[in-house]
Amino acid sequence: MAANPTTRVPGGAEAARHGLDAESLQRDVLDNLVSLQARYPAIATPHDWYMALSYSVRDRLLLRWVDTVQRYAAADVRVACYLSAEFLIGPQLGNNLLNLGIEAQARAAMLALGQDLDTVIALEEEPGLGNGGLGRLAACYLDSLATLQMPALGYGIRYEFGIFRQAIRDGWQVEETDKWLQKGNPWEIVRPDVAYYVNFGGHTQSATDAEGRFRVRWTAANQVKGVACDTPVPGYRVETCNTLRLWKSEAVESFDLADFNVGDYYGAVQEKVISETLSKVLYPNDEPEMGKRLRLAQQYFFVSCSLQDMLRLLELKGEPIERFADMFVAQLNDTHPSIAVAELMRLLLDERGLQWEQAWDITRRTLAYTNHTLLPEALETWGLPLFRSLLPRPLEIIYEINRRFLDEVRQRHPGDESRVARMSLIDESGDRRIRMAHLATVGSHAVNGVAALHSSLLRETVLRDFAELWPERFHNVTNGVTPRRFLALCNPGLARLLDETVGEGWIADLTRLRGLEAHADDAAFQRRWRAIKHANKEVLAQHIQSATGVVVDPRALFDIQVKRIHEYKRQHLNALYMVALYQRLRREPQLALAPRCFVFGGKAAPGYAMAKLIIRLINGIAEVVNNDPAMEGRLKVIFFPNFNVKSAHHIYPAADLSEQISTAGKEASGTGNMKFMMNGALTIGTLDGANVEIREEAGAENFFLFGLRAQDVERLQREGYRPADHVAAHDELREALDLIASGHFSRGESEVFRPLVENLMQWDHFLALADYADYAACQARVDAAWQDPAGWTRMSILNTARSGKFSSDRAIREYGDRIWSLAPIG
Ligand code: B1N
Repeated sequence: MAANPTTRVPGGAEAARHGLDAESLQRDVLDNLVSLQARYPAIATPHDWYMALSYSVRDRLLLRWVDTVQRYAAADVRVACYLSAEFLIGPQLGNNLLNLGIEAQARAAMLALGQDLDTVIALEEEPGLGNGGLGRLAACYLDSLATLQMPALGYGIRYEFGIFRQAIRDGWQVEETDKWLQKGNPWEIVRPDVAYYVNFGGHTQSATDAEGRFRVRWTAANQVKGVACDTPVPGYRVETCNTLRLWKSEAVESFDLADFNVGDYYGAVQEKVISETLSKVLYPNDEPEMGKRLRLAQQYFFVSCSLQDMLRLLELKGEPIERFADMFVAQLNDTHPSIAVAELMRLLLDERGLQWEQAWDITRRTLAYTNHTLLPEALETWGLPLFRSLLPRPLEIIYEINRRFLDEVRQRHPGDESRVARMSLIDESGDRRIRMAHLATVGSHAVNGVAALHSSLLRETVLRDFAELWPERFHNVTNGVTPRRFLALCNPGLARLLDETVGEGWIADLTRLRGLEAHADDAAFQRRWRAIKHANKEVLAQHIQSATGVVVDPRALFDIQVKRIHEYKRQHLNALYMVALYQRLRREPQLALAPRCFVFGGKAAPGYAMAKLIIRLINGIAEVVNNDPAMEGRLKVIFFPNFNVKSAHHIYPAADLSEQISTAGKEASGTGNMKFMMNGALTIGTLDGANVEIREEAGAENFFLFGLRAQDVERLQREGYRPADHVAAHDELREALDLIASGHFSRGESEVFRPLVENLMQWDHFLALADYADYAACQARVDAAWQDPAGWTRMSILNTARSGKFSSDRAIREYGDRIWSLAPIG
């Protein structure tokens, strides 16, 4: 990055060369087809056309990109660095066309070349570099940062294999490797010259340096090189194009060579294999953390590369180290990058020779931490032996941070040793473990939860002692999603109606959707609204048919639950209700129930047996229901395989009902709930995560609420919950469980679902049975509401109209104002 502001890239001539008109696009696509794909039109494959168009679009981003980098390098502004182990960015071509405002031109250009733009866009392999909500949130935030023209960088890992591909065989989930890079990635620029070394293993020695200062030397057993791979992140219709910088691991040549010289050729190759394994694969969440050495190595690897890069950028700006925190703020996306606390200290102490107090002041002012979960099993801890063997020097620094921190606690609360043990960075209760959430909290100037309820619970439970010590550091920033991808791009039919009704400004200011309220009861407007929803449902029906072979009727109520499969999200509560409906309809074929199509989608962690069994159950129910002639026109059940960003584009716009039914207090926020709302789905949900705020915004009368509240859940579990009581009290529930246990949905094999049924009857950790009766009653209200199309459509319109709060633009403004002290530079 050049720091000299006088050498800015010229606009005129370059811009003309890469014109945004259809003709120049067409010319470039043809050029690129030949020069980059080595093909001519007559023999070009659809994928060749995809590559040629994508390169042409990338060319049109480069000017803005280079210019943005130059602006940041020259300006005296703080840069927000978003550190995240996951960036689930989704397919790029359609989004980049939208943000550049050249979709129509690209369509015309491709048409002139005999190609259909939508077909070409559909060919893109999406980068699945995330598990779900957390990784997608990071991607939405990058979109908003660029759109709001805020100086920002995303830092993460360039996984060679993203989240596994889910196939369904005999009703079971089967995992396949995600080879997303196989055909090349036209969006990425690899920068071999932007590379850093990262140490692993070995030992430390302390000595006094020439100036008499105490210094520690870390002699590593192994070094890995991180190489920057950059992806452009253009804002919506603005000049700003930010950078997502992902690190790819490579072997360090000198290490190989040393071994080679002593004759250990195969040892050297082995070393290389290990270094190159670091950025190979994304870990699925909800897996036991035990012994995941490679996962800890990944975290340290990308954090160290990112912090070293920030230090280099500071130098390029010509700023002294003392100004680091004025020039950079680093947001830690959950605890996955929380080793940054120790690593920034190490870089400042060992590499830059700063004193502890000054290094600590810089570290704390630089870092901020977002918590995304309260589930005890999801809070990261690392066993000391593993940590010590991989990161001996960072561990010493953590000990010293802890010593100083606990002194402070003891001073504030003399004699309160149980508080000291609770707050310590090291959990000494069993085998000793480092508590990463405590490390992140102690090392940050701000800590936030991701929805109002979650932030309160965070202050009251997991981080209670810390909130008591430093109340001013705790914040809430309710999550948001980008209206570009999740409304404008994925729902073009609705987008056109919104443009016409409230003006195009809604895409960059979602609160303008309030202007729809005036039309909520207008019969003609309602007809158009329903026609758009119907067309979206036809599109999804087509995708369902080609993915599963099942034909669904777009006139049915599309009742959709898409998200990771987890017991706390309670897909099985939804499944129990489907079985009950099936029973009712079998008994009473004339029952006046609205035809429903239940759609599920989501992956289960490969090692999470119960989640995989829930998938098997849904597919078992689907098989029986969809093949029962008596259910024709009444009930359909679909498990949509391999739910990802791409299929999400078709799913959210087609939903009538959004299932947000987690046990209250367990879902930190949810973001799918917001995507459904924007696209005019009504929510059936508990008072959990951001559902609380969705209901507040939509109005209680436009939201189907059921279930225990967070405090009821807590009390019930404290006082002793007996699931069997609920089964005994509810005939329909008992019959549903019996039918599942009988083998009816597992081809007569009664053993298959036994673990699921027994788990529910004995433990039911997430209170599905306790909430069943209220859920079923609420579903009856949904049914009644659906029978009144005008009433339903009014609620649908009002949900979209009032979804403005859930734009990621609002969320990013809040981070900018409250946590980063960072403003847009136009
Ligand atoms: O983060 C989302 C929230 O909307 C969801 O409620 C929350 O469940 C999700 C370990 C996670 N929390 N924790 C994770 C992801 C990957 C991993 O390896 C944990 N994901 C969430 C955005 O705030």
